[in-house]
Amino acid sequence: MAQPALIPSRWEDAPDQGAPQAELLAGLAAPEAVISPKYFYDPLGSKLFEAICALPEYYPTRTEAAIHATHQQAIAASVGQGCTLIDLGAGNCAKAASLFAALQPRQYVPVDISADFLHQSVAGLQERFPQLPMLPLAMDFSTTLELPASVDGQRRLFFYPGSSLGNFDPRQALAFLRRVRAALPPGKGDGGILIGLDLVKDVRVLEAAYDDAIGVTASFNLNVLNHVNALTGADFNPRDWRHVSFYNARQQRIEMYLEARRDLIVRWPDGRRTFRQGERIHTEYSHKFTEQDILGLLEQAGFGNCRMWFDQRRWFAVCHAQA
Ligand code: AVJ
Repeated sequence: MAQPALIPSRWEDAPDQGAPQAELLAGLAAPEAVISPKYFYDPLGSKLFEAICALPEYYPTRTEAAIHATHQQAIAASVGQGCTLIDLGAGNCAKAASLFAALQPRQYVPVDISADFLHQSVAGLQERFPQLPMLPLAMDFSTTLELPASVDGQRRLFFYPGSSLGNFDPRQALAFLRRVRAALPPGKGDGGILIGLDLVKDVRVLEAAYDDAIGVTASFNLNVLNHVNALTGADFNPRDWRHVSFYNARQQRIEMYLEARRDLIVRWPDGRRTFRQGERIHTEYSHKFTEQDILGLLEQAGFGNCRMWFDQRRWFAVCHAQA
């Protein structure tokens, strides 16, 4: 039987971030309709993302895991042991957990927008690591990085794996990295940011990863409509929409949309919108990076001492940088 935790995990109060309805409905009413990718992650969406990570076509998760496994000693030497490990978009917490042995964190702070999924993940993890204090935070970290006072302010390591930074456009990505840096204690001590970023590569490899043969990514994309219905009272029928994704080489990003299969009217309390057949709702960008892009971004955000690790095919990069 698992030992009780020395310091039990606590469910911290996240900052009040207001209702998502207003943001969602503004996006749906816009001339080019948009739903932010953060709304993918309802309980089913979080599970579908886990399924994506197991697909043969979706290389990022297993490639990053292999880099972590191969270079964990070098990563730990660069990062330093005993940090407060703040895991942005923790999901099932598997990536961070694979580094616990090497990093020996003093506190684990998984942050995720998907509250129920996060709490289930942490309950299981706390049984496997009863001695490690865990402080799960259910919040939208894209709008604020204000952390409760119980998160240790010294020797923080922000862990931002999976190329989630690629969901932001380049300007937002820079602003986000600056906010991470501002949440780090000044000076070049231990900690900093440990970030995983997907690299530019053959377009066929990229496009297969976001349009897999058995339709899991299509389901993940379409499920956002179920979540939007639950959050806003809209009456989207996922059957009326199709998954569209492609690589935009000029912008260095995968673009994902939902496309109306026929002329439609979508209604919600106090509003409605017509969509013409073929009209699209933008749901996600997934930017891809070169080594130079990564170094430039981190430097512009004020980070220094960047170290990078790659897989043999150079499909993915793991980077540590200090404040
Ligand atoms: C979790 C944002 C990194 O962009 O690759 C996977 C999400 N979208 N398949 C990505 C995603 C479609 C993923 N991130």
